[in-house]
This record gives sequence, structure tokens and C-alpha cells, in this order.
Amino acid sequence: MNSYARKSLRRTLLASLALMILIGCSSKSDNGAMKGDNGGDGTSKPIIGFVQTGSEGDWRKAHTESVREAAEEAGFELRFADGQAKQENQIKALSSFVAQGVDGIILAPLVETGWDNVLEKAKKRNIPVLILDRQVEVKDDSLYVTYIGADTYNEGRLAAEWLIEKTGGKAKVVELQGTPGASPTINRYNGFRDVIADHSGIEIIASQSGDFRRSKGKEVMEAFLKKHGDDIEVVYAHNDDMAIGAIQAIEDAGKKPGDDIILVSIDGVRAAFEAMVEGKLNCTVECNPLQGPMAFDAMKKILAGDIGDMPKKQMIKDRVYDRDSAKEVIDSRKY
Ligand code: GYE
Repeated sequence: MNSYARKSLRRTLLASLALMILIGCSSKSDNGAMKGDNGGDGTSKPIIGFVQTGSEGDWRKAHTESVREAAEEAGFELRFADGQAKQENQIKALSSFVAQGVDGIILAPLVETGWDNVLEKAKKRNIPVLILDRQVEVKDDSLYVTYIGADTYNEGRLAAEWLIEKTGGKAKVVELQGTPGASPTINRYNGFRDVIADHSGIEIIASQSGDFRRSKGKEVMEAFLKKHGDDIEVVYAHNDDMAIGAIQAIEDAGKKPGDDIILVSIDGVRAAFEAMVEGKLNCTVECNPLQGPMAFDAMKKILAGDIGDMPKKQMIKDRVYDRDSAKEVIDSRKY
């Protein structure tokens, strides 16, 4: 039995003891109600602390929703902490979950580095941590049990491959990057560049962060249009929300998004499918936010001590959609 399973067993024994005391009390006071039992069936639910990045856009909304639903389905109690786009807040929330002695922690880290100290605290208390969605870079990999998320490096590659096919390998591109230091930003930046390295006709003429936000994507695109005007042939946005912001900026500048300027982005949220059907967005590389069920399947195994064959990285498969395929699948999209 590993330390997590031992901890779970200890928790169950303590919970049973607490329950016995409660039953004793309630029969004495004869009030009928049984407090302190959050399972409703005499067993208490495992408690999971979930530290989310924030609420930067549509993808994130779907992600939070998926985790909440999956927790409920799996019979776990979820304590939710919104990092509000600040690593500092996320670290505080993690420390607080450790102090509360939760059974497990799910962390969607805003940025890749700076997690070693707080993860060590969790490890010392034998609280398993599952990294969800974005990756961490830590000195000691045993500080977390497993990572579950998308292959965001491959998404950057897929976006570049689509663009080369579409333009015959010749285009002037402006890039809207995600949040600085976040793993999908780093990976989508590198994946795209690794593919265009062999195609000298694809030129990135400007690149700046729009923080994965619609409003910031619009703002940065306005500045790009002012500076580079008609030179801009393509927008590569690290997520759909920024692409949709850029579409607004392009329209405000009197150009036709999707025709005068080609747009390729990543995520596959509903608004992107709508924009593709309207002809304003040319391509999106799917990044599935419905990661809750996988996270809780893994967490169940972790708490049962069944992690012998659990891979350190569990990646979800992505697909590429363009204006034609968007029309066929838009009604079946779940987010
Ligand atoms: O692409 C973006 C969100 O971490 C993969 O975060 C995720 C990214 C997603 O804000 O829309």
C-alpha cells in the first residue's frame, strides 16, 4: 500500500470514528439529523482541491465546468480556487489546500515554472498532486503524480502545417501569443516555428502576447494593423478568443477577415466554429477542454494507490478543422 492509499485508509477510519461519535451524540440528543457526513450515505466523500488559472475565455469556462461535473459524477467533493490569472494566488490556494489536509489536489498552472516549493509542501503531507491542462517544469518530477492535458506543441505544428498547405509556403504572418510563460504559449510558439523552419517563404513579421484574451487580441491586432497595414497576410493566434478579437480589429479596419487576411487559431470553441461557418476564421486546431472525466479517473486510481502503470504524461488527441469541416460538425460540438 503506498502513502496515498495509506492516507485514504486513515481518513476512512477517522471518518468512521467520527461517524460513530456522531451517531452516539445524535441518539443521545435524539435530534435525528446527522451532521459532518457529506456523503449522504454514511461515508464521507474524498475532498479534492482544484486550483484553476482564472477565467480568461471560453475554453477556460468549458474546462472549469468539465472538472466540476466530473467531480460530482465521481462522487468527490470539489473545493474550487480561482487563481484570477496570478501565480501568487494559485500558490496561496495550493498552500491552503495542503493546510486543510485535502485528499488530493488538481492544479492547472498558469505558468510553467515556480512551483517547486509549494509542491514540496504537498509532498511532505503526502497529498498527491495531478497537473491538469498546462505543464510544470520542476527539478524533481516526483512532486506530482501525473500530467493530463493536450499536446500543445503538436497543436502549434498542426497550425503551421495547415498554413503551409493553404498558402503554398508563402505568407507574412503576425502572431498573437498566449500568456507569457504558460506552457501552451511556449509550445505553440515552438511547434509553429519548428515546422516553418523549412519554409523560408513563411515569415513572422510581428509577434506579441494577447494573454489568451479576446479584448487583448483585439488591442494587439489594432496595433499590428497600424504598423504593418497591408503587409499582413495571416494571423496565427494561440487561441480562438484572441482570433475573435483580431477578427473585430480587422473588420474595424475595413478589411474582410478570412479573405483579405487568413486566420488560423487553436482551441475549437463554439465561437470559432461560428466564425468559420461565417467565413471569418479559416482554421482552428482543436484543444479539448473536457478534461474532467480523465482527471477524476486518474484521481480515483491515485487515491486507491493504483498508480503502478500510470504514465507521467497523458495527452489528449487533437484535430484540425477548417471552414468546410466546420459546417459539418458545428451542431455536434459540445463546447
Ligand atoms: O488554449 C486557452 C486557455 O491552457 C490549453 O488556456 C490551455 C489554454 C487554451 O486560456 O484558450
